Amino acid sequence: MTSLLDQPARTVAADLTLRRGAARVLLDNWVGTGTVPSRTLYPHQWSWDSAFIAIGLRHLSARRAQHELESLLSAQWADGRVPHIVFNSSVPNGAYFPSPDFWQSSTAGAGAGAPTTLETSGIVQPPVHALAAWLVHRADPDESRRRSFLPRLYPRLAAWHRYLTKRRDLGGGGLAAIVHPWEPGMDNSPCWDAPLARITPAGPGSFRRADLDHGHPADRPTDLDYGRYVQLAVDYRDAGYDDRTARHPFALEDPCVNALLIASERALAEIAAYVGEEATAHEERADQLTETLVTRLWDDEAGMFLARDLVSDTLVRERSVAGFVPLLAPSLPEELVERLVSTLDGPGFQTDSTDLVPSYDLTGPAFDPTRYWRGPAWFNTAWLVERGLRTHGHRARADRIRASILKTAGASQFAEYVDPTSGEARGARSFSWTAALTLDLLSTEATCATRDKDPIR
Ligand code: 9WN
Repeated sequence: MTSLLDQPARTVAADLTLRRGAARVLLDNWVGTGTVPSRTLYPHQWSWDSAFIAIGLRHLSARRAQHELESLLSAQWADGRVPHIVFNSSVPNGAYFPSPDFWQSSTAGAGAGAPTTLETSGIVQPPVHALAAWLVHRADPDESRRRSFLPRLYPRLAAWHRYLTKRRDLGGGGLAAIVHPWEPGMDNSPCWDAPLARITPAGPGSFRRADLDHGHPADRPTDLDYGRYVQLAVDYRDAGYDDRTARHPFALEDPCVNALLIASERALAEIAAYVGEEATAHEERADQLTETLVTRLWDDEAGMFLARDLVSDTLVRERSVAGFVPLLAPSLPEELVERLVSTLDGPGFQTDSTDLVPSYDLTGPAFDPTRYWRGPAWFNTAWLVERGLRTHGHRARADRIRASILKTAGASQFAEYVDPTSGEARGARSFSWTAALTLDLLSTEATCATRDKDPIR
């Protein structure tokens, strides 16, 4: 079988073709106010997708990138949460499950401040938005100033972070918790297996999956997973999506979510200073979150960060790509940075087929090369690890990931993910964040060397 790594070396002409291909995907997936992750599998607007998409779109049109974030944030709830899906009312209910009639946000979420004029899900995704907003602003500061982009976004982004740091500090230890496997964006990661096993699944006849109309069953979560996802969401909905009163039988602190919160708090400090608001509190929060992340989620034996299960108050002993994302924290102790790099270069995360990072430990008991977040390598997490490595001056290591992203993206038709053992494309094609982040790497070559110690440049 031919691996994607067997493609010819990059040339200026190849880069141009890649850039055009990536731009084409983003143009095709734009629906007027925002971008769908995939025309087939995901026909609405997703939260962390939109942030990654805006980071790429800024190189095509800063205004469109601003619209991407603005439309997402216009669906923010009064309690500060940014919903993980904003539904497009012109898409039929059966096109995606769970659909608006399942979440019932405008009615069930009324007490938590859900919008009344549009429908959303009731859960959240990782906070990449302030980072994206700052990068979008920097791409065209004049256009940003003309449209008062940051003054309009700052209060929303600040409220979003307050929701995560206050309402979602379920463990009381100072980190944001996730309450559903869809929230970290790594839905069926083996990290959730043990905590999820406690949840009684909804009956198979009580819902109909739409993902299998487009995705291969071997690439997707199982029916049993879906039964549990549904039950957790139904219980949260029936509690009015109110974190103060909802019982959260699934609650974890995830290293990727919290690392993105750190990077975004740092971006928020820049945004605050730009709009004339107090910036120090954001900087201090970023440093405090970094210290807490180390105290609560670092595991010496694993050589990386792990998720903490708040129900049992123990670390989940499964190693996933989420554990490398804290490289984005500039004040991470040097010794931990070196440990993370050596774990990344170890047998758990190194393959001959690709330098994209497998989503789960290749030597772990649950490793599956094709099933979604149980092994396949994803482009967004590779982009995050690339940025994290560069933050700490590991340029050569970052360059390898970067080259692999560029080589694989076009050859895979901008796939959703790849099998890390063969480099073969899996999941949806023409996937928006794959195209967007490819475009970003192609466009920021010149500034790569200057990003050291600063993930938000
Ligand atoms: C559920 C849209 C989203 C991504 C997630 C990815 C997948 C949804 C699904 O697609 O999740 O939110 O239906 O499987 O896991 O990271 O944001 O691209």
